[in-house]
Amino acid sequence: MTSTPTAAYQVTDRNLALELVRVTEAAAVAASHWTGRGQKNEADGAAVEAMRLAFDTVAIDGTVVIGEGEMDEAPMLFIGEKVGAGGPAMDIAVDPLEGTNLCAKNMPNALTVVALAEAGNFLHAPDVYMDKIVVGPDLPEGVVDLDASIAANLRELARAKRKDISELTLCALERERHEELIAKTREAGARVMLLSDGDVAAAIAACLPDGEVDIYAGSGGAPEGVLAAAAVRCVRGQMQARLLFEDDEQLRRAREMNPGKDPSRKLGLFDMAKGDVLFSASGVTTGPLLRGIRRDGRRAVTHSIVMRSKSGTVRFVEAHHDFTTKTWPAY
Ligand code: VTB
Repeated sequence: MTSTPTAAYQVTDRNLALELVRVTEAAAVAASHWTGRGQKNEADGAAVEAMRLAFDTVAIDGTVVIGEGEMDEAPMLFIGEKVGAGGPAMDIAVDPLEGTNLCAKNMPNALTVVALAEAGNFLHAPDVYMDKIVVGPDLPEGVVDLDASIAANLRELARAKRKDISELTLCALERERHEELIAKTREAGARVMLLSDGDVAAAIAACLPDGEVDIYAGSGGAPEGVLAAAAVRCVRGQMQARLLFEDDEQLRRAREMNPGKDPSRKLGLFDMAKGDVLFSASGVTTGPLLRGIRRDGRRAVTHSIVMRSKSGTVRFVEAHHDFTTKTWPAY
């Protein structure tokens, strides 16, 4: 008996993690050209194009399952698009610029985000809202529940963390639809941290040791939910979610994408991202998770987080890029 095949497999895996970070770095540098310029579509377009090109060098046979939209509405990185230079069949989830407004307004926490899993392992989520709840690692399984009241969830979380409810912080997007969630959280005695955008970063923040956020809750994009699930798997947090439908067409699309499944079922972490997943995000603007891009005419410095669920390794990668020797088309 030899152990050679296992060794070969691990080498391939490691290379993919590093290849993936190059994809989010390229998108972040491209988007950063538009930081603070008030043009979110241009910023998003630059990130999409750079990310799409960067995928050409990644040794996978990739299919976009979470992307920029349906084939007829997105020119690149649309759902079903094939990307990669050839290799193992992988599912790809992307948000080339998570927080286009944050980038356009030069506000904290704009990120470029990619997750990768073996084919068939990501939920095929249509672009609808998703109700989400996230807490960090080292807590009893099921300590919070999407279907429980927020008061009950905060009570259980406080007990598990050996804290008083007044010491807990719940993070949510600042939206009218969250008025009740916010009011009930404050009524229960906890603090609320409100975000204008960017709930992938918020979900990760809820999982960071000694972070300012104890729980992320509320509804945001379903595609962002799948990306968050990939990240939460890597950092050993807990997450539950449910797709929310505004009309029959959204429901029909969700059924078509996931035949035989109840589209309104409560989703656990493994319903959204199962198997061995890789996650990479690079900062465009500085936030609690990552520093944003620093650049001048010749150079850019990127900060990224790259994680893998199988090993639980979390890497923070600082990279110094020299534009004069890069093959990137545009920065
Ligand atoms: C959500 C959230 C994202 O945009 O999709 C939000 O998941 C849009 O929500 O992280 P609204 O329709 O309520 O504005 C982000 O905040 C950024 O893309």
